[in-house]
Amino acid sequence: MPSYSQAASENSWRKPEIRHGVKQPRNPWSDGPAYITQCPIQPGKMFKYTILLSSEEGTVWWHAHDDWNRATVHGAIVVYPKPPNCYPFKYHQEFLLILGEWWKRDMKEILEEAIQAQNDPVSDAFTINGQPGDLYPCSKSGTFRMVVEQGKRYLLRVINAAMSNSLFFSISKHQLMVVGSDGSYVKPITTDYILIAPGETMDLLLEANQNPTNLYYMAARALVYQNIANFDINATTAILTYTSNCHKKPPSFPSLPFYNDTAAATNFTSKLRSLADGHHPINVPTTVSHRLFITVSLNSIRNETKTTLSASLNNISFEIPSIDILQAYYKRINGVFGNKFPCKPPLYFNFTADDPPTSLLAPRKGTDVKVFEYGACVEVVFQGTSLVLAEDHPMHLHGFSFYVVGWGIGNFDARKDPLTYNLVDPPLKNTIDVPRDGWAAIRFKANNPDVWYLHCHLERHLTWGMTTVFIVKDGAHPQAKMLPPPRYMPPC
Ligand SMILES: [Cu+2]
Repeated sequence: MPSYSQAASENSWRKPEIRHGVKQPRNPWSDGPAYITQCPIQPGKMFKYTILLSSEEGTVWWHAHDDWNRATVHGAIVVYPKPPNCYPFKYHQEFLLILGEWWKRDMKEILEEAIQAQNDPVSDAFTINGQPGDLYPCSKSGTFRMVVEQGKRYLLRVINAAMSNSLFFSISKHQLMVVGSDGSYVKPITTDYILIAPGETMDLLLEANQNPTNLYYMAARALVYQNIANFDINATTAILTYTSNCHKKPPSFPSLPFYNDTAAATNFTSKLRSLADGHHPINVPTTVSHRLFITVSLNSIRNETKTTLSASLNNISFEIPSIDILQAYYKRINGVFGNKFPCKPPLYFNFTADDPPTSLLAPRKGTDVKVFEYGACVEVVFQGTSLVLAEDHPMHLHGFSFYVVGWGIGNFDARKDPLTYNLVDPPLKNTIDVPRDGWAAIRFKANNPDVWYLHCHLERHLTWGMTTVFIVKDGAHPQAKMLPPPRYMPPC
């Protein structure tokens, strides 16, 4: 059953939007990323999106998808089980926790300055439900409070809407049980903390089983590999309080992993498994028809006067076209994009070496897409590199959920690593946080036509070109063809 959302742009900043994690079967027209599936909605104009839900169940979300305006334009989409389906767990009440960032100045100005100065825009605070919390100045009165009853169980729907940082999240003295991620259920994981990358969602169960007369902080802090002088490593906080009105002590603080604790990050991520039970079967492609090996890399381009930061997939730094790729594909307009995105990088080297040769730093610029036949079984191995700086990269694919069949630290070994793939209960995701100096392998069936964005969800990397587009051709059956365009699409 389609539902509708209207997007109106009232201020001076254009705003296309996407349903992050909503697969939009055959309907890229309402997917949203600027210059990929539509032109931006101009100030004062309106565009109606049609949201087609399919197999999503759990927490997904929506956000603007042009420049950095998703910093403030985002929200949750909660998909309940459709009867007769029901949850694989029980809970009393649910809470939404949106992790984000706060900027004291206009985001558009900050981005324009950052592009000029070639630096990273850094926010003034991280936030939980829009509030920085008690550890930042001037915000104590607004700190988000989550009120629970002793002995009850709660479902927390956590979304990382922050722009450029994966976040550790924890609640003092309470264990968390992860039961879902990216709109799919997972085998329950009991943990003291989670790691959540930008773009990801995590559904957590919380037992309200601690002393109800105390207060407890929940806190989120960035996973940071860079020079921390440039980064905000303060924790954003909210307060867990029981329905008891005799709190005397200040809230206790949870133990969060250290800000650069790679082992804690991968230790959590490696535990995710699909629920894969009788009511929630999985369907992992076991034979692969198309294999891609994609290096995910930061780059820099030097000329006589300055060095420009860049980023790439298979050494191609994506250039945004002047009209959207979907329109060019549908109307067969030549010269907008090339269809030769390569299945492997131009050069194999020690991708995760401590000191890779500087001669490899510069990427090629281009607007290259990868085209698949309808029904292709695709495997993509994302390989992180240590060029410029090794970081984690939350790679997000529009239009699909994919199975994360393997991951590891170091260089992917095409002979040995596939032998360790999990084809039994791999997690079904739409964003995979490729580990720092590591790799991750995903599989999906290309059964959703037509134009879908693939990008790193760290916004600075997206801006620098760490993106490409997958096009899935129409199939023969009428149900395997893209829907017709709506009567109105915003003009470029
Ligand atoms: Cu990235």
